[in-house]
Amino acid sequence: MDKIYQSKEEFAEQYRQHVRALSGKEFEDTSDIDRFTALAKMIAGDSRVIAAQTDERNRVEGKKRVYYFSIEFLIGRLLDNYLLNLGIRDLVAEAIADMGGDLDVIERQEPDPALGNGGLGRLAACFLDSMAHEGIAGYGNGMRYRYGLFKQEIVDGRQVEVADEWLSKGYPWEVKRPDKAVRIGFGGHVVSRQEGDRTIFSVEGTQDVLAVPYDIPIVGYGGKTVNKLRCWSAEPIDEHFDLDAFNAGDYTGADRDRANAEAISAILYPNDAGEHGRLLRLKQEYLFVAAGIRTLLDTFEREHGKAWGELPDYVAIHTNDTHPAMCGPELMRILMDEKGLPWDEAWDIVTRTVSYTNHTILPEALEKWPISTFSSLLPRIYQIIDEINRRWREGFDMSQPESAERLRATAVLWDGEVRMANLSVICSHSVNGVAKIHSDILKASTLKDFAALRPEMFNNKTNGICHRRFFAEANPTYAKLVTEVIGDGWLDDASELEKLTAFEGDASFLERVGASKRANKLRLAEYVKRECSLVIDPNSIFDVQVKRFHAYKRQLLNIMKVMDLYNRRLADPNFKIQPTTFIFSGKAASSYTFAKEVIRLINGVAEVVNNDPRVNDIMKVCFIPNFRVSNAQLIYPAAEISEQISTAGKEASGTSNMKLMMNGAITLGTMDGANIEIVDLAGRENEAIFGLTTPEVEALRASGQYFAWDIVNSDRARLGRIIDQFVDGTFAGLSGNFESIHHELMFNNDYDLVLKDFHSYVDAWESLTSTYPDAQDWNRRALHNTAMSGWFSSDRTIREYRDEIWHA
Ligand code: AZC
Repeated sequence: MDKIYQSKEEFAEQYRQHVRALSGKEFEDTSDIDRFTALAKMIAGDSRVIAAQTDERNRVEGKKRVYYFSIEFLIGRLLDNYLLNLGIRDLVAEAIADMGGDLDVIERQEPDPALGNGGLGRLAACFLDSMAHEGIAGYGNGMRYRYGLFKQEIVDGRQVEVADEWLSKGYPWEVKRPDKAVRIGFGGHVVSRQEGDRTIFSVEGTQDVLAVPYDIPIVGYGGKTVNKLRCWSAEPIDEHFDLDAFNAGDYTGADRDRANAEAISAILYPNDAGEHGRLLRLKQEYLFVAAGIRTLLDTFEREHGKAWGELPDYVAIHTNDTHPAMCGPELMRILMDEKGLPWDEAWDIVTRTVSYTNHTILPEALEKWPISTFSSLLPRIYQIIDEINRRWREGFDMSQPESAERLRATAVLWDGEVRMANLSVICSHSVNGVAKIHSDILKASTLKDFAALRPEMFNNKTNGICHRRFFAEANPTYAKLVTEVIGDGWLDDASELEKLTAFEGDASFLERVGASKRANKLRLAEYVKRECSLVIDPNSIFDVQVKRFHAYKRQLLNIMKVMDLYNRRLADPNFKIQPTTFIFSGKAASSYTFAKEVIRLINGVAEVVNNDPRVNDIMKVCFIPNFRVSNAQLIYPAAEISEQISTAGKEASGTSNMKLMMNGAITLGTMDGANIEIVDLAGRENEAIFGLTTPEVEALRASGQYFAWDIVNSDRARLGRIIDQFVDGTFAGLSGNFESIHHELMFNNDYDLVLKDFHSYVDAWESLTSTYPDAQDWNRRALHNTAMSGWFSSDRTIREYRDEIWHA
């Protein structure tokens, strides 16, 4: 690897200069935030030099460019990651120590931009890292929200949402590019004129805003490729500052244009799946799509002129879920209305350029917009969608018995709504799911009519994670141990982790694996003490469930297990429980009442259990507030049990399962999402699998023979007791009872089959934890999980996208 700094001294001299230029002070007299800002600006500057070289190389080689459109990029802190990717982390840490500073402290000053909700946004960020590592000319195209996902505080056990002001101290990685701003029109009406035999459409009377890009460098491991993430912010076209209004004391009115425009990029909608339909959200979707399409066409035109027919050879547009579904129609609009191409030619270009990933089968998460809203906000785009829909219907062979049903299922416009998933499929040449089972379910059910018509476009790309961030960077003690025995080639090629299997019989190595886990548990225990004023025991098992709160993810099942263990222990002091700390973390969408009640329940149970001296030496419940990339990096390395307990068939893939596996946690899970591939890789004997399978869930639902009451009545002693405790005050001390949870299970008949899987889950937990005292074997399984996890590197995933979808 060519390094940008050859020695500590060279780095230190440059760094001192940057600190001086920024703060007007000597390094020794600066604050931590100044030290961080100067260092990040310096590394960002170095990265942009490499970015220019990368760009030039791409141009000379005529590389295909991949544009990854995603309304979320949950990038996390960048400094440590970039130092690692540039191969200078140790050098910089030592240089700063010599200067009397501490790199760790400096790194903790960095804001953790929460520009995403959960799995989907983090996946997009991992893909940026891997595209740069693989030398792909890959660019992120997203939104620069002024407020990221809300900050979660816990007050009396309840989630309270607070605005996340991540930009308040500046963001040194980004550069604003006003020269690349794009004018975006909303509203207005479509007009047409005749030019020879061609009808030309345009929109008049629009209300325009300016989409202004901010670029963030994306540094690939190895330091050879630096790509970029472009995030769009909305601003007014002209500054219409109303001085009269201002002088009359109407300060808000004076700046109304700015406020209206900026509202578009003000906040990230806090829904990871479900509730949508807000006008502002539709504006966001169009803004980042239209601005991104403009950018990529400008670049293409600069490099290849007006050879639009060659666009699919040089450009791939990937749409991450349905939020960028307007990529197809917007590209059609420009190719026809501005570049003068006829429909058929433009359509051929669009469908050879665009591809689509689906991330969920939950029907409530498949975006739909009322036609009335859509057509008045985006009249020309709507017109094009209408024509796409008309041609789709026209192309239907109506002679088959299933045709009518198939048409209903695949139409873009139906029942007064624009169906974004169908639009995404029809505009694309490839549709993929994110784990084997998910891709199968898409074909067999969610998108089955498309799959019947066009089987060749469906494929699977099992998700991956950036192993450099979530292993090398998050878990330095373990990473060091690994490098000691297999070298550091695994950073570049994660499949090399498999070499670790040779050490599964090495007792002294396994002991060191255990010691590194312990160090990580201590580190997390300190964090928990600071953040939650709770003392947890590093000798206990760390049992971890960290992810968004959602009914199908069944955090409820997990906390019911804790209630059950607690009850049984109180009833019988001889009942043996392996000492365990039950760790939860995650946010619930602000409008998702049930999920928020589960958070409140966990904290209610924690309050009782953690203050009961009868069980305190064996159990603690810990809810870590405000889950985000930065604290996730402390949690994964400390975990010993990875809770992946969704109702089978519901979790598209999951990615925390992969991060936890890589860090040596054993999966306690259902056969769902990528858990299935974890079992395939590491062997069922090295995980703990329980519960109904997807076909069993389907059969049970179809039978109509599931009755929650029967399950509870057949186990009054344990389940019945828990059900009563939701409402009898046992856990109500902090903030009251949990009637809605009781209601969901007993009166809504337990849609997510929590009661059904309860016994097999608790049995699996007991049997897994009973093996914990055999530390050597536990550590062997942990090591085996790490060794087999390399396949889950997003480098592998990205190579599959490159070879099978983008052909880049
Ligand atoms: C998530 C899926 O729920 C999760 O299983 C998957 O691992 C992840 O995407 C990445 O593919 N889906 C979402 O976050 N979905 C939305 C609409 O936000």
